Amino acid sequence: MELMDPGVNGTGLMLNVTKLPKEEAKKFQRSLEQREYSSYISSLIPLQRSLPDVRLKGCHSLYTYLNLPETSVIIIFHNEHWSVLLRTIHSIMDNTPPHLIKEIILVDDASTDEVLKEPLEEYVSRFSKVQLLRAESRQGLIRARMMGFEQSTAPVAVFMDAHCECFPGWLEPLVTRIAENQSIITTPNLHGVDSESFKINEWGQRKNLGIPVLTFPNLFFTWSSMSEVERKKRKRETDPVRSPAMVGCVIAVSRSWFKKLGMFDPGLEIWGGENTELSIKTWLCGGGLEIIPCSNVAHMYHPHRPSEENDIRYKRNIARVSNVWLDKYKHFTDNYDGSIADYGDISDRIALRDSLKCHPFEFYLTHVYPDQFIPGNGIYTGPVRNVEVSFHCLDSGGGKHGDSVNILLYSCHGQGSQLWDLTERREIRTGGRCLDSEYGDNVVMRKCNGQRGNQEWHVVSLEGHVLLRSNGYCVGVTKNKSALVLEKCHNSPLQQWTWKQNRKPRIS
Ligand SMILES: [Mn+2]
Repeated sequence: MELMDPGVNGTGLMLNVTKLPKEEAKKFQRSLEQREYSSYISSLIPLQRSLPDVRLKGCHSLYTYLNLPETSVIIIFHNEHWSVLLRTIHSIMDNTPPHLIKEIILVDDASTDEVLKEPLEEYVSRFSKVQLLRAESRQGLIRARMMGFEQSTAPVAVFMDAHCECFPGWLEPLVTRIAENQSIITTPNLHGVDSESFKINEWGQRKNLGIPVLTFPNLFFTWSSMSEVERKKRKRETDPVRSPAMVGCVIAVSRSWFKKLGMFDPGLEIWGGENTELSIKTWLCGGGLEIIPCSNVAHMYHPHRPSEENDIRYKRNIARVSNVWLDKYKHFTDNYDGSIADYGDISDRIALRDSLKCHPFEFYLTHVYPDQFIPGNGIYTGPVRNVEVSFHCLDSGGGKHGDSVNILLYSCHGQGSQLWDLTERREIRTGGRCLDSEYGDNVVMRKCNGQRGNQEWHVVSLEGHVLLRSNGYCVGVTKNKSALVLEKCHNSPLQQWTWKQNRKPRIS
């Protein structure tokens, strides 16, 4: 029965490819290779489909007031699959009160797919609010978004990727917050569209809503947990969440604030860095960025094929962003010195920053997201050397066992696997992993969970040396001086380490 209505109510379609006729299996494979998602499956799912109403309990009554400013939705596509693009548009039309949408502006960033030419014009002509712009040559997402923005006229703009699906009531919460404070940029609670089955994965982020945060050295975003301060400040699960960074696939912003911020940096190429730039500057220049939990949109995350060309472009973009906004912290990002790619002239961006009298980046670290982790700039940082066996250091290059990695006692070389940081959350961290005291006398690391507990360490200062203590246990070297052990603290030099203190904690 399910096969009769694939996709309805956010369900997906799982095909057993081995059971498909040979020709069809080929088409399926080809579709995956072409698009990084299965357009073959997407074609079998209706362009118009219902999604479940996943709104939190209080949302309906919070956002009944519909006297809101109008919105222009701006969607860029470059050879997006027909069905994916049109499903995005239908989902906007079907889940938004008509009087709130002024226009949907589609910008074709020089697609070559024939179906996106006349056939698309023909199809969208049924929507009086849809406008189709064509870029003559490839602009890249960033400049194409600005092309769409220049064409738009509503007081609020929503930039949306061409592979999204909106849930009922998605727009009102985003715009309500902007109507209250026009220098707040809002983003929805994001869910996922599976790139192979097109099933909607509801991420049900409620009290523990994940937030996007900046990563160093590449200034991309990663998901992290809300800071404790933020968790305590929020009274209801429907309250907006201050967000240090954004994913970038759905962004709502007032026209005047976006203009005042100088829009996106037009010197950024193709893709990447623009979300980081916008996040940092809205925070530093007197505005903010929030996730609005009552607004729900699903976005298809699909793997981007890495290419050397894109990698260099991305590094060029973040070099621009770090040199304009990061002050002395730019030294912790990639390519800040332009050694990988010349990042061009940034003088007008710096002039903009000056004219808006934006805060220094330090403000971001103290007021916006004190938990921000910057490798190489921890409270303590660098190699951790044993006092008794002074030619040996903590080294993260041990073997993997399930979800944990063994830590070794190894000759000090001071390179990657021996560079440790003590974070604001009192994690002892290298790479994406944290020292964890859960495993009896084994000294191991696990994925950082941001929950303190077994990953919270006290670096106890002791006459120029330190103890590494968690839950009453200390990291030490065994009596035969050959291995690491986690044991009751006893203050012998075998448990003492030298580790350089770098700065004062931002959070006490
Ligand atoms: Mn996307």
